[in-house]
Amino acid sequence: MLGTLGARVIYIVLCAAILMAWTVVLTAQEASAPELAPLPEGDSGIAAKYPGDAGIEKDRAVLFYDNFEDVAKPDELKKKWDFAVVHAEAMRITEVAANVHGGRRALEIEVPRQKEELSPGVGKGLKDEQDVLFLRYYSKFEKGFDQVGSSHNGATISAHYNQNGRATPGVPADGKNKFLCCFEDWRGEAKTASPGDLNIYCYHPGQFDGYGDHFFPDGTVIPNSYARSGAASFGKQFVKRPNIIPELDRWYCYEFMVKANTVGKRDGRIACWLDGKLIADFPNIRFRDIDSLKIDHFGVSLHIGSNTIRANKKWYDDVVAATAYIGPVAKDKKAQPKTGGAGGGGAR
Ligand SMILES: [Ca+2]
Repeated sequence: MLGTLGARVIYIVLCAAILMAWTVVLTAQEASAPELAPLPEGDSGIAAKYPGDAGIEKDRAVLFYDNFEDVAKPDELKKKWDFAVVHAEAMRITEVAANVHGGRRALEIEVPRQKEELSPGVGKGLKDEQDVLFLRYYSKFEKGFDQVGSSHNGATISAHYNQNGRATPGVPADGKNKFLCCFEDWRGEAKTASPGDLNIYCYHPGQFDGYGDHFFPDGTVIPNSYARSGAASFGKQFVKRPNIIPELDRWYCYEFMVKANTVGKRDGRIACWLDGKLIADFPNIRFRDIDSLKIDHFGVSLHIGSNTIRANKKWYDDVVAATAYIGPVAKDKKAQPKTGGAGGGGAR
């Protein structure tokens, strides 16, 4: 009897010891998970120091600035957008006040009603390649904008995605060749309100197939959502946020950050802001396995795979690229603001 009881006591003590050891191991793992650095929001960025963006291009962290005030026609865009001005015939420099965010001019892109794919846009090459880039721009979709399916209708930050002057769609990222992030809207079905849900289209070594993944603020990853959404792709620290469809015929301040990972670590990160409000944060990303793969390009565009419903327009203004958070244009006390600005509306 005593022998059996003794064995049982030893067994219980052993189980408790194993449980305690596991608790210690798990706690140590929790403790070793790196804290996510907090992200700035609102008017705490570079733009706050330069009301109306006046002089922002002189800031040490600013790599590029274009308010489209010193161009009269699309050919002249090449002065600043030195990588490429693609399909200039689909672009205009507009002076229609409602379609200009700041100053007197803005970039207008129009894809005609047509079945064939069209990719008008402007691109800037970075000779001084970067590990982290913030890109802020104002943009507005035309009232009635109506398009379903393949489209890249926002902005792009990429590393060696363009090779020998050409984009490389359909070639997967492998950690050494390239990565790409586009901040855009996805409307896969006509029943989704136009222009569709904001998301990041991404080429990275963990992508599911030959084309990029879509990352949505609520953690949904397309394709193969069931196995890849939320923590499965973005780790335990991922914070789910509501998906957002922006309103048509309304200017918004868009900004996104792409931070390449340290080689050997999953500390790459993408963050998105709308009118200065953080709306998406995708940590735990592996973009590269070699240090030399760095950001060398950014741009804005309106690519549509097949635009059969109607001609569709979009406008861009007040573009800034920098190595730190930029934020919305700060109020210039001398000028009247043209839009409601902050507020981050359009959430659903
Ligand atoms: Ca302007």
